[in-house]
Formats: sequence, structure tokens, C-alpha cells
Amino acid sequence: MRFNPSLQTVIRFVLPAGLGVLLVACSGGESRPNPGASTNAGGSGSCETSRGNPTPNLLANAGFEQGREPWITLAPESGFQISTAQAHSGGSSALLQMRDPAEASGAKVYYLVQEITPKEMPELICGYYRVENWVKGSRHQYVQAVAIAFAPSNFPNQEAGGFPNYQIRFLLAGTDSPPFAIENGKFVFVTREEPVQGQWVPFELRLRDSFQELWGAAPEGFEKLRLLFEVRWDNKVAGAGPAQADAYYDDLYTGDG
Ligand SMILES: [Ca+2]
Repeated sequence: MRFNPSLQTVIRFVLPAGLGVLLVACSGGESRPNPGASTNAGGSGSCETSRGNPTPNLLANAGFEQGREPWITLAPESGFQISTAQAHSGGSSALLQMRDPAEASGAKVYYLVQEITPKEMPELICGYYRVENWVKGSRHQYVQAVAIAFAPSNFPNQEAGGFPNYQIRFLLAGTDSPPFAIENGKFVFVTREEPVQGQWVPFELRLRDSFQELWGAAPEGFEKLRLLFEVRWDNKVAGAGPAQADAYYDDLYTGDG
């Protein structure tokens, strides 16, 4: 693994949709527009327009009203279920149910994943999450949305000293510090707070701008785009306490708003 100096410079704070930018913090002392912010500068799209005047949603079954497909999990033991216990709209949502004992340690990810092959990087990822029964077993227990572009043609590949994929990791709630170092991923803080419980929380993530700002370009010519909606814990010490959560997602969207 090689050292990548750019990875230490991006710690950012983004507010939920509609609230704009509160704070930008970079170790280099720079002050730049926050790539995850939800302001609508430059005439770009927003989730509000997409919700009110539907434009193509690149996600299928985005409201979880047609069963599981084409959503997948990357780990059968920590996947999602379709739940009728809560729904932002319609009658169902996706539920990630974390029930891990105090003696669990290390890291565990609960996955709700869809892979798509758009020609260009979508401008936005939007949706709603809802957290209940939040019992924190690690400082780094959090809800997160991740976008992974595989083999973009305008980024260096492994032979060129680059990476097989490039990531933006949007920390939605639950952690106030980056959970780990990752050379091919950049973290964006949507909040640094604990998740609000018992209500649907909207999020609006400026995906294309985030790649542009944090990686220097929006990926082009990528093989696929993997979008992950997670609840997880990292750096858990055995005996620290149980890790529990019911994390629901509903009405997810990716596209240009
Ligand atoms: Ca639904």
C-alpha cells in the first residue's frame, strides 16, 4: 500500500438536504465549497425537483414495494429484509437489523446494495433513512451511503499505481470521526451526530460534485457503479457492549434530479 497525502485533507461537515453548508474543515487550511452540500448552485438538479417532477431514477424498486430484486447484499449473514413495520411511502421499506452481542469485535457491515451501469456519474443520491433501537457497541457505529465506481477510464488503474475502484463514503450519522483510513475512498460527513431515532430522515448527496471535489474528476467510462446503503460498526472491542440498530431505508433515488 502506498502513501497518498491527499487522504488526510478531507474531513467535511455537510448538513441534511435544504440546510446548506455549515462548516468546511480541511487540514490544509483551505476553504472550498462543500461537495456534499445540497444547495442548487449552477442550475443542477435536486431531489426536491425529482420527487415533485419525476426524472429517471436509475435505481429499480427504489421504494421496496416489489420485493427484494434487484437489491443485493454483499454478506448473506448481514443482509437486508423487506419490512412492512415502517414505510416512508407505500407499504414497505428495506430493514437492516443489527443484533450483535457484546463479545463481537472488529467490523461488521449490514448491506443494502444495488449496482447500475449509467453512462455518466449521477449527480445525486437521495432518500430517507429511519433508525430505531440504537444501541452503540463501538464509537464507530454509523449509517452510511457509499458510491463505488469500478475501473473508471479517466482514473489510474492498478497497473498505473491507482486502484481497481474509487469511492465516496457519505457518513450519514453515528460517527464524529473517520472510522478508518482507506486509500481509494474519501469520507464526507453528512452529520457527526448520533442518528435521530423514530423518524424518517431525508438525505441528499451531491455525488458527482463530491467526486469532482475530492478526487479531482467525476469518473467516466466506469464498468459499474455500486451504491451501498449500510448500518455498520468498525473498531469494536469485545466486551464493549452489544451493537444494535434497526435501520430502514425507503424511497431511494439516484439520477440528475
Ligand atoms: Ca416504500
